[in-house]
Amino acid sequence: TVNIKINGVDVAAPKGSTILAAARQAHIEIPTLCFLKDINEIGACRICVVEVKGARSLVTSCVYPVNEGMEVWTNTPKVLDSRKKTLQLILSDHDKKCLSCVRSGSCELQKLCAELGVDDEEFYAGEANEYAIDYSAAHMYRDNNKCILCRRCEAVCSKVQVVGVIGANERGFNTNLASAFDMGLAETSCISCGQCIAVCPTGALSEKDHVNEVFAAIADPTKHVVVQTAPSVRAGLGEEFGMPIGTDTEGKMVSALRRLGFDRVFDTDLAADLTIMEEANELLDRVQNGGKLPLITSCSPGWIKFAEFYFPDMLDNLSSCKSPQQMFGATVKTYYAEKMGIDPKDIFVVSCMPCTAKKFEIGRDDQDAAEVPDVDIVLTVRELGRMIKRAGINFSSLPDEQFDNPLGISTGAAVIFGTSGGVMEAALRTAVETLTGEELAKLEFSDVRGLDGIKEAVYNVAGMDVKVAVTSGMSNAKKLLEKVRSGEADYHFIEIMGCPGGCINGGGMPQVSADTRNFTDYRTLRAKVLYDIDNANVIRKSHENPAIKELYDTYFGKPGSHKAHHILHTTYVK
Ligand code: HC1
Repeated sequence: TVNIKINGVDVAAPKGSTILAAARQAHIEIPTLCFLKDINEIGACRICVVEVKGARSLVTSCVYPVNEGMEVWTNTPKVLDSRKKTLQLILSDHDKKCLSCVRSGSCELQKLCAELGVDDEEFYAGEANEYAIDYSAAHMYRDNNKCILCRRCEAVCSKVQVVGVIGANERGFNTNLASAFDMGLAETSCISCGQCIAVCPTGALSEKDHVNEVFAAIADPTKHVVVQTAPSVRAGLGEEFGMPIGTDTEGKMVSALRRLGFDRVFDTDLAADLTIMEEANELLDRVQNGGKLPLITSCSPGWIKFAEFYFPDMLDNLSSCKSPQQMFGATVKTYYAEKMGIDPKDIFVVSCMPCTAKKFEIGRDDQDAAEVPDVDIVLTVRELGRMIKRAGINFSSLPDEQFDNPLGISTGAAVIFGTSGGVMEAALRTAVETLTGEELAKLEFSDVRGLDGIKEAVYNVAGMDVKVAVTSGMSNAKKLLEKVRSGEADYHFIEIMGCPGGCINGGGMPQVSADTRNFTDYRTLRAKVLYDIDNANVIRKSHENPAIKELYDTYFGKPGSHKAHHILHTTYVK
């Protein structure tokens, strides 16, 4: 360790740590704006400046390492004045329409201005840039009038997702973050993952808001409006209402959706079980009949776009299964429509998703089993939060309610889809029991759990070694796929999710501000919600879901049937 003094207090900090991290250890929070641990450590915004004895000027604590005997002050008038000036300079080229901004209340810039006593936002008023808003993409928009050039979006896009479609254009006062040559985002190879939105401190990046369309559909008496909720939504929605990260809000979420006026409140988890039935069948078929291996999961539309753009030679490895979101919509507009005697054209399916790429996915080709779109509108968890607030529903005090039947019945296997490794574990529970004909003694496949970038395991099933791998986040996926492509690694089955950690860290989840994100393992807290729900569920294997059994008995026949193929499977484009 290294012994230093911060604000006169002795601190023993690990060698190599930054002043920012050491201060945190001494219960002192230094504000930051551009800093994102392991992703964007560039010391650019200068909000985190501190005084260091002997240094000629203020230093940026997020990148400045501690040295033996160092003396640091984090709250002198000089420091506080510098931070305030920095904020006022940012505001001099910022549109400041806080009242109507989507991030009002969760904006990191707004919070800092309040904390640091910015009492005159026009202090440096003068020339300002005016940017056109880029609305070209299906899932999001960029409003550079609110961008503060922190570069977090650029860093996450290029380093974590290895997509690199955002960067700085122009220089000096005209510097702006956008796609190359000012192309609309839709023209680039953006995969719609929304990780840029997740890390944006202000309202510069946001999902396209579809809340009004959903209110209108609910109010339309000719429409039967069905809502489905992805596994991860229940693990994040509470954060929109100030509840601690890691709060299970499944019951309150169902209550809120019912009070919003949806005709049926169903669960995407049912379709996750359905996916397992189809995908496990596809895996066994490929293994037994010499099909293309490894089989790779296809539920994450960000990953699918990544595969189409960057690994087109491996598209035959992808499962042909639609994602659970799409399987759900397709099942509602075929099976459920027939059962209820409703014309599929009069059914409106709304998805609540932790994902922005799902907004893109609903418009893909071959996602219209009943010749109308399988899903009509996707809301992110943030939009759902907004909708509940707008409707005046007091979320925190709601009673817990249950999903409607029959498409609200699901298993523990389904809910863990939302965390990296969950699809693999769910598939193994079903595939192993199908192959061996015996009941598993232990349902947990712990090797594929957790946040490691690449997880591998070999399971001996009915005398055969089944090799699996699980990855999430596109930089990890790229590494893994390059090994598969070169023959360095071989597997039977791979789970890939677009966002690092899986859907619980999706681009449509509540934004976690950097001061929390940098020091809290928020992904594990959210994942625990799903694992706890799985543990508590009496049915934990997809093939034991009674609603799934009924679906196959009365409608699809068996997994992989002609009808199942027509309704539940899809194709990809090179
Ligand atoms: Fe996901 Fe999925 S788990 S992709 O992460 O397979 O979005 O939560 O809904 O479709 O079920 C997302 C989550 C989600 C699908 C399922």
